[in-house]
Amino acid sequence: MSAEPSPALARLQVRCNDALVGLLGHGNSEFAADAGPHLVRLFEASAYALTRGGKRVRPLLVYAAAAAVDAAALDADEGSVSGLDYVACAAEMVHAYSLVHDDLPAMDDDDLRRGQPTCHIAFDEATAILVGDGLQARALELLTDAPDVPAAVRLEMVRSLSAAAGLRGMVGGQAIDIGAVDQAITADHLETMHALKTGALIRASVALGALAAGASEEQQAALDDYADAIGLAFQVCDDILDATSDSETLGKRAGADEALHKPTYVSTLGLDAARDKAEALLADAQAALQPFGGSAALLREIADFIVHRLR
Ligand code: GRG
Repeated sequence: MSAEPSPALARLQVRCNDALVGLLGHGNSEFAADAGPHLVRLFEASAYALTRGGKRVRPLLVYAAAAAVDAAALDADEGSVSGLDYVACAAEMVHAYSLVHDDLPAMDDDDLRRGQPTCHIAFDEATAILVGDGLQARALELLTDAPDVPAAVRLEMVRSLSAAAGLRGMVGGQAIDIGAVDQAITADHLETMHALKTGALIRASVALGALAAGASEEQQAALDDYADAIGLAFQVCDDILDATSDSETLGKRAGADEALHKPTYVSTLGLDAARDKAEALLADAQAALQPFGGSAALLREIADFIVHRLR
């Protein structure tokens, strides 16, 4: 049981962080400089939202799913950015966009994220909206450009990520979430909402890694089962942390769900039953990995980290 990422996961977090800086392109953007201070500021705000803090759970899932399918998938030339890095960064960019928009006054109206002022506080609302829009578009661009990935696989990855992000995925789940404020909600309805809002992108991250590594249909099906279990476990644990931790530890406003009258696993099931549910989902996730043997070690570590993390 681990509250911190293992050394192998920590190395992948660093690898992703390095790739994000390069692939956002803000560091050496002659284009932005030529276009004047407003575009420079938009790049700065995008880098602010993307690179400061965050656990990088979704990119870790991309890397780990690829490694489960192909042991050589994580090999990369020193200092170079691989196709898998492009894919991992695409998943993080969609996630970062969702956080920036979720924090806006029209949504959850939060002023703290990843231990820093939210993007619309550090910059302004219009900039935060544009940052989200730009990150989502850049994510899809990265998938189409991923080096050394066959064109048919890149197309399938674009379909997978855009479906997960869109109306039948994360955005749809967010709409249900907004509508659920102050409403009594059944456990089934809660599960549907989270399967879309949080689960779809987690599931897509696993699928992207598997696709990039050339997974068979059987492998993809087993990885889907794993992703379903950890996606839900992630949300159950997020609800537990929101109810039991403090803002400094979380780097975001603790107790926000209760303050916003949002239904959660803690309010619906109670704290003990929510904890039991997280452990049961962890067991389901580990069971789904059985066909992969030792090659799924990273995926096992991520599942353990998701359920036992402290933030
Ligand atoms: C605005 C289109 C749109 C969607 C927003 C994902 C989402 C939908 C909102 C985020 C709000 C939230 C707190 C959801 C609970 C689960 C979640 C995604 C938590 C944040 O993810 P972490 O813990 O964050 O992976 P870090 O900062 O570590 O990357």
